[in-house]
Amino acid sequence: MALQHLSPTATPVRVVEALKRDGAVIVDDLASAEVMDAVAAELAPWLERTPTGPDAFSGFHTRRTGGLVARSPLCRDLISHSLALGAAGKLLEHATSFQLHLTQAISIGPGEPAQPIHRDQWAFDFFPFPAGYDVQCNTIWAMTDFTVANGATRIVPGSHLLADRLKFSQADTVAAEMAKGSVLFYTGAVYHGGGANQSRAARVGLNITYAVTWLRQEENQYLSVPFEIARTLPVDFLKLIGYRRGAYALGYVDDLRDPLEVLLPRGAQSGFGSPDAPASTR
Ligand SMILES: O=C(O)CCC(=O)C(=O)O
Ligand SMILES: [Fe+2]
Repeated sequence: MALQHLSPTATPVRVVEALKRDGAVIVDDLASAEVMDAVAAELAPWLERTPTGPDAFSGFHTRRTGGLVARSPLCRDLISHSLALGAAGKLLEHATSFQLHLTQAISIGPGEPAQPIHRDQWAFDFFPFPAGYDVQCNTIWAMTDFTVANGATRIVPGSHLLADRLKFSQADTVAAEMAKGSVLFYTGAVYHGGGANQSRAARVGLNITYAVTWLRQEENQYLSVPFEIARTLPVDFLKLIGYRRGAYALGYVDDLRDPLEVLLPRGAQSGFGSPDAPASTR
């Protein structure tokens, strides 16, 4: 079974329909090749100095470069893309709000074998979330073309509704082949993994993921984004990266202060009586 492809004009509702059915879907050409090249140029100095992974899961020939909110202003536009936020908000609508979970440019180098097939939500200490109860909505933006040969992400379609801790082989998967600028959307529950890179060039994808605000973020945004940079970002974006309370009280500061009030002392609201979820992150 191949993955469904949607056009760049697809609505969040269409994306989420496909996610609920298959666990993954590709939106073709959501960004132009020129935009992806500009992002690549911004990230190049950071990718160059990133070491390859320490184990088979991270990949001995794979570089994972994070901290993209701070390092790449262009990545902020992708992180807050309306289709990504719309789809995450819809998929996770049973929660009070969602937030950015991690940002990672994944450069799979030539010779890298396939990554073990896994669920991203295993990051939550393997908690067995009920089938159909989504806590995570993920994207991988193709910064190069994704092909079978260069390690396109491998997906087990429909596996988001199966039992936990299953083992799959490559034969159970299909390749998320897509052109540069296209985006793979997938849930935290779908079984998948990076593909083997048998080509001569790196396969680069931008993994930007979102999760409900009552779970701990995989990438610590408070320490990844220096305060001097955080203070220059729009309030809605700050809420998206975690400067807000999750649900009613999670993450408050000292006397019930909102995290935003601490970061931006003037003008922010305080107290538990001020529900603050902006439409864009609900
Ligand atoms: O790079 C990819 O295609 C997928 C990587 C992945 O699934 C992961 O690191 O969790
Ligand atoms: Fe993964």
